Amino acid sequence: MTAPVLRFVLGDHLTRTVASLRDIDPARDIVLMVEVADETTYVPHHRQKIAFILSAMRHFAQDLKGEGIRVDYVRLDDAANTGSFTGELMRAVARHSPSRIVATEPGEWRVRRMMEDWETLAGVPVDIREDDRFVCSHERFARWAEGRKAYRMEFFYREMRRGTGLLMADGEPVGGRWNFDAENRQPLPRGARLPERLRFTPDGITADVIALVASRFPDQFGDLDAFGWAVTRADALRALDHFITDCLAGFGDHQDAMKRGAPFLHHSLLSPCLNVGLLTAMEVCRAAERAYRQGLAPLNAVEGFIRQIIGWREYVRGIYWRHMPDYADTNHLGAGRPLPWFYWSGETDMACLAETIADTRRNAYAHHIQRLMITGNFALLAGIRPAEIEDWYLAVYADAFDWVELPNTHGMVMFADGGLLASKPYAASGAYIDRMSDYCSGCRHDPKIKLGPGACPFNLLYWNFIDANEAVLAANPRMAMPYRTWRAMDAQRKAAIRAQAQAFLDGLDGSGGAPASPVQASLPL
Ligand code: FAD
Ligand code: DLZ
Ligand code: SF4
Repeated sequence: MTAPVLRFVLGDHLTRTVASLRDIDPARDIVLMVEVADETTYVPHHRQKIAFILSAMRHFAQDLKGEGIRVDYVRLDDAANTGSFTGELMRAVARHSPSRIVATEPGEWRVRRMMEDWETLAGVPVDIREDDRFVCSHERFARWAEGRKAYRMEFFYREMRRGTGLLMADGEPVGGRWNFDAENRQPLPRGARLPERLRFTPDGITADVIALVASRFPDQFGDLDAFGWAVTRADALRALDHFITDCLAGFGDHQDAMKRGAPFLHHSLLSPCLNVGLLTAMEVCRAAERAYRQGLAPLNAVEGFIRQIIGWREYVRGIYWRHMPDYADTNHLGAGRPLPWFYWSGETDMACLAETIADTRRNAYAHHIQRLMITGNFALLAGIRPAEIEDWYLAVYADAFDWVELPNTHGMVMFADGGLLASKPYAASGAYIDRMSDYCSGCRHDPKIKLGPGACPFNLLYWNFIDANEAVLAANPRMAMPYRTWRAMDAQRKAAIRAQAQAFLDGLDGSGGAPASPVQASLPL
């Protein structure tokens, strides 16, 4: 009998047409899928994130078996499980004596490094294929990036529009403009009707996985009872259809809005499915484009949505693979404060942060503006050590994989890459949060008070940040306005702002403290 080809499918490769499965011979080959302790613990993942990935993996394996494909599936609680990708691959090599191993490149640098040893350890050829589920190949990104000192998403995005033909007519952008961002920034009007969101009730497989996660990670961050993610291709397509039909039309205007008690608003909630492969970027964008052409959603909504996917999503991935591993080590603003404990406990009297962290714990989800302008903005202004806030984001969201989380946090939020990804830090005071949300009306602080009793901490920290980073940021033309305002302030007021901001920051460290380890970070909440 011919030796099988061993096809190693990782937890984010759950696409039937993924490169490693494309030429599979079901009569000869074996698919290997493994649940391993190392992957469930390299950061203290939200419990819903672990359950989502393991359940999606089990369903995917079941679908492959339904096609008559042989799947060797190792479960987390299998007695002989070595706990690592490499250990499980070597055990499978011993079991099946394959002629070669085929895999798709992983989504994380950490795992890519592991793969480099596999050929030597296994003693058979290992074919690691490019992940062509992305619109922009590594080679294409390199061509675009060549010679540029700093990147700008807008120019990259135009290339992706031209390359895919999405929202293009005769070589020109539909509607005569590339970008409708300025029309995506309205707060939610009082009494606005929000779409009811489709969530999925766990089936038997998901219920088993939830029980496994509950017993293995009893005290870890994250509620399990709110689990509502699609874990099969069929349900992911239902989730896509629901978004296009019920939410897309409202996505454009209120993309940047935030509201108490409304964690999902008009957002698609598709990132977990996209990132593990239950949906592909192009099919999601084509569905949105179809909705526009059929008159079901306005151009600003559809363009805004497509921009997030073929623009931002592809852009951050390109930056990650081109600049790792050095990218993660930069710290342009020299930020060094430990992550406050309230990021895990949610115990803070700042209503915007308490709400965002509570949403995160409940759903393993927060929408982009909560991530960028609430938890992210605070981390930037307070000068949190980049690696600590990065680990937090990598842990707490169901969609978090290093290739997408890291550039968003390190580059977009923390400006730790010195402006490679974004042209200026996304720093904002309480006025922005007050304008874009209803959080402040339920807060003990006041966004209109800039100094003294009741002052919103974001106001104090904003000017403190401007002051503390003057040597690094003042020459940035996009920061000219805040520096003009700061320099025009009288010296006494400046000193008072510095003193009150410092007292606030000292209080943070004293009362909060950072989790010393993932174990401490997973205390019951
Ligand atoms: P929607 O608002 O419906 O947007 C549609 C899709 O566009 C998303 O599903 C996503 O695939 C894509 N998208 C939107 N913005 C971005 C972006 N900035 N970068 C990449 N893709 C984007 N996204 C992740 O998928 N995984 C992460 O680990 C992640 N970490 C983030 C960390 C920080 C600090 C920030 C500011 C953003 C992060 N994002 C991450 C981007 C974005 O917040 C999420 O993609 C989005 O909130 C997912 O929800 P949604 O599917 O409802 O998105
Ligand atoms: C995040 C994650 C978790 C929690 N568990 C597994 C697992 O048991 N098996 C697996 O194949 N992948 C898992 N993943 C995803 C990986 O950590 C990692 O992000 C991807 O393999 C990178 O391609
Ligand atoms: Fe957040 Fe300040 Fe508004 Fe309170 S007043 S919710 S701290 S922005």
